[in-house]
Amino acid sequence: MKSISLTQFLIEQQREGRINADLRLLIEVVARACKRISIAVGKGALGGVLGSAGTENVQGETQKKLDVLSNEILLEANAWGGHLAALASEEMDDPHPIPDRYPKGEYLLVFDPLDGSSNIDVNISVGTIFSVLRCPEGVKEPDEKAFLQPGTQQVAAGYAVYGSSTVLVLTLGDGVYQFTLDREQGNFPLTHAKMRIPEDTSEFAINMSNMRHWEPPMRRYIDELLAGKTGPRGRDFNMRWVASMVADVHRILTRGGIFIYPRDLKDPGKPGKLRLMYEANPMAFIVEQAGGAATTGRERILAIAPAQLHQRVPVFLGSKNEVERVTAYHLTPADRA
Ligand code: P6P
Repeated sequence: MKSISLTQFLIEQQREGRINADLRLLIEVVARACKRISIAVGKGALGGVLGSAGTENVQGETQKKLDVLSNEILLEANAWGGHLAALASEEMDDPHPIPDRYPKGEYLLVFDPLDGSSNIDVNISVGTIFSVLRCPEGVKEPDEKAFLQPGTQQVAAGYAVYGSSTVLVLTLGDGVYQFTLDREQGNFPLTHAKMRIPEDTSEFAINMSNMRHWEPPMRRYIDELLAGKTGPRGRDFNMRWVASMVADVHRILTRGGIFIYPRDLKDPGKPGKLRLMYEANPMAFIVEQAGGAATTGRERILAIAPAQLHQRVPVFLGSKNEVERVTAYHLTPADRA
């Protein structure tokens, strides 16, 4: 059966009253920007855009040329449509206003333009993550404060994975849909509707090299998985770690699993590595919409009231029963663990 395109899907969502014309345009514009990023990423060494840009972002991380290019592609694509009030990005210290020569809209777009970019030079999948919020009523010049809304306020979220194929995964709050880039037609046919994450799994994703820095409940949970059928879980587990969140989360959305980037004690001032507004929140929205769960180990990610645009949080997300188990370990007083 011929599948519908992203454009037709969005028109149908608008016809059903789930989205308005501006949100439809926003998603279309972001999808086109992801297509351009996919082309740039796909050129690899032939595109002259590998390697470092020689600059640092607000995180203090060295920016890759493709980080900067991807950010610019998303800024240019979203400037003129009249659907946004402002944008914010991992690659920019402060929110980016819509140029005065264009009309402003009701939405805020916050994104990680190229997540996992340390993998670009070794040809491992990377991606774009985005989250859409409404601009607060009456705010004409949105500053950081306008973006500081809990993840439950998201009206849409999605990611693109630039891998063996380029897929766009999207939720508008009524299930999770996957579209695959048709490079010949240049469009995104729907390839998977109403995606569901199995509630149980035997596959976990974590960077084990940080084990010595973990909190005790984290050690307990992973030790039980490593004990396999000889331990309390009674079955063997497998491990995957791509070190590219979009790739790890897409695998989990497709076949189940639990993704963990915990708080660790090596830097007590840093509550984890991943950022709330443009990594944890959009992924948590998608995962919950697919029947999974997403916590910090102690609270639901989507319920967090953000304090800063670039704040970091611990992330546990994926198969519901595993996320609930490891969260229960963190909430159990040490003397009863
Ligand atoms: P580590 C990529 O830099 C990223 O932000 C996520 O995409 C990924 O899950 C994580 O960091 C990898 O972190 O410490 O294993 O390199």
